[in-house]
Amino acid sequence: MKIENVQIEVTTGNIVNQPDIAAIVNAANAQLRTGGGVAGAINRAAGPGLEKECVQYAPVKPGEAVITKAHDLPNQYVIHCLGPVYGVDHPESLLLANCYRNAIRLAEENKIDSIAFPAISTGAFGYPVEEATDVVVSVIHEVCPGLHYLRKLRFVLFSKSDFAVYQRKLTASAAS
Ligand code: AR6
Repeated sequence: MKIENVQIEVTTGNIVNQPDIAAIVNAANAQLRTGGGVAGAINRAAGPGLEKECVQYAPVKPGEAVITKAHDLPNQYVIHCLGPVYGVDHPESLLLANCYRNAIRLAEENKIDSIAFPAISTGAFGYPVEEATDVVVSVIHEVCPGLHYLRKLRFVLFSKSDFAVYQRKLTASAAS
């Protein structure tokens, strides 16, 4: 779908396998170290240089984002977001929205034309995917009209069921 001039894509797959995208987003931990899930996959694919570059920016707080080079990944940048831990970091929806807002702000500041997001906080951090998707849909409707450089936002979901949630909620938001 399109919001203003911005293409919104939803796909199933692996965030480290998006070679046509300039910046991929990491669902990071506060120390910006390798971990499980998205962070583990990104650090393995990027090589040890990524964790070394991240040291200067850690620790980060929930909702914050930092940008680094992509090292051995096929992209130009990695934008690292620390999502809220569901039930622990409050208010969750604001902190999760800030992840997406801050990642998009960094992309714009760096004149990036395409970005791919995983479903931040919905894995180890326990955010229910339905609720998290409502936040994502709301933020993209809020920010897309003001974008100057970003022309493509891609949401990369690991599971078919998460993909179906995104598809349903995005379609509903386009109709309303
Ligand atoms: N590509 C796309 N999506 C993925 C991938 C992948 N390679 N791997 C997992 N997912 P998570 P969080 C999905 O746990 O909840 C880490 O250990 C996954 O199924 O990566 O923000 C960090 O070090 C889920 O739907 O991120 C932090 O400590 C979503 O991506 C902590 O987990 C997010 O899962 C961050 O937790």
